Amino acid sequence: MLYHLLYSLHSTFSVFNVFRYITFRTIYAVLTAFLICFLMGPWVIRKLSELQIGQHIREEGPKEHKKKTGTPTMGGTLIVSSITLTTLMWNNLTNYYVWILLLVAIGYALIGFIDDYQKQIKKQNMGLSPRNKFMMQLALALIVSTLIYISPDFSSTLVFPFLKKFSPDLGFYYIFFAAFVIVGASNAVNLTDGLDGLAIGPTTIAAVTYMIFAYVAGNTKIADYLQIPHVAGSGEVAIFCGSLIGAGLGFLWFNAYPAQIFMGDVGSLSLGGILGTVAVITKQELLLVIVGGLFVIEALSVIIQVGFFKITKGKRILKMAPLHHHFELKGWPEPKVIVRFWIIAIALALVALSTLKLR
Ligand code: 57M
Repeated sequence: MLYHLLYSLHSTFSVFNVFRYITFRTIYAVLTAFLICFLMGPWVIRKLSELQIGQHIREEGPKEHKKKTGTPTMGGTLIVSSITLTTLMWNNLTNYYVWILLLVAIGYALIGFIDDYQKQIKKQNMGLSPRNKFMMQLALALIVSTLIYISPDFSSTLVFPFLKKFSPDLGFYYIFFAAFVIVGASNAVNLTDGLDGLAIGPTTIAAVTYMIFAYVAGNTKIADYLQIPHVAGSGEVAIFCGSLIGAGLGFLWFNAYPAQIFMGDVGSLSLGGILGTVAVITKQELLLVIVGGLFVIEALSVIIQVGFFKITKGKRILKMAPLHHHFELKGWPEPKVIVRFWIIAIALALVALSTLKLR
């Protein structure tokens, strides 16, 4: 709204010309989203505590987690509200992708909300059944993928990191591929959200990486020069990533060890869904395996552990899955696991950025 209101005045007041620039609006989107989370955080934490929306800690987990009992959860409501408000303020609302991203952010937050609501407010132990949760995630992902697929000029070819000449066209099947990316990312971030700051840190790092890719893809000249697919309108996606970065940093302020708040599924499902969708829109879908490599490793650790557990009827490869619990049980203090996982996420982001030149 701010963009529409103030940019329209640029012919009278030339200073408002600055609203035309993606870079300017991205920087202010980061700051706005950060401030919303930072300023509203204490109030949200107080409200969630008053409503007794406190985390139940499972008995079978690492025993250090017992002290986290009662930590307010569902902080994702703050993250998603901050992203939504900031987007409405700084984005060009005539951009198609902006609305798709809002649909994903709010849609996945709602699925997470239903799950959290059943666990936290109705005090049911399990929340949504895994099957129902998955079906809802899949349905939303298929809608979103179809909306992206039918958008004018959108290409259904696949871009392979490091390979310039190999880009097969998936045609109609692109919809299913994109849905897989979105649902996979949503669940992988959810699985990673098991230590203070462990999900929001790497999510923010991935958002910085995709902000750069979205900016480059949206600029015809730079995209041509770097030989990456040009996606008209993806500059607005860079601004959306800015909102995600700001909200991520603002939430991390309170979620940093020892956490005063957890994001809940309302946050983790939404953040993962957003990352998956940004990857699809910017035509850097496969790159998400590198950018979000930490989430992939965490998800694989669960798949391998559960598979092995079932086949061997009770034997384990890791001390516990997801991987972060394995290191905790090996005796690493929680902050050490978190910071080391962040370091891995930063390194992977750098590898991903190097594909801009290495192809
Ligand atoms: C949710 N959520 C945390 C919080 C957060 C298939 C199976 C491996 C799935 C997996 C699972 O359910 N993962 C997804 C992970 C939970 O956090 C809440 O959930 C939200 C995210 N969805 O926002 O509201 C706990 O995580 C800790 N936490 C923090 N700081 C944070 O900032 O410390 C979260 C955020 C919180 C808190 O302790 O209570 C979770 O772990 O439940 N299941 C598991 O992760 C379980 N693993 C397991 O059972 N592994 C088995 C194999 C054979 C399946 C094994 O390896 O033996 C573990 N989860 C827990 N304890 N809590 C088991 C031990």
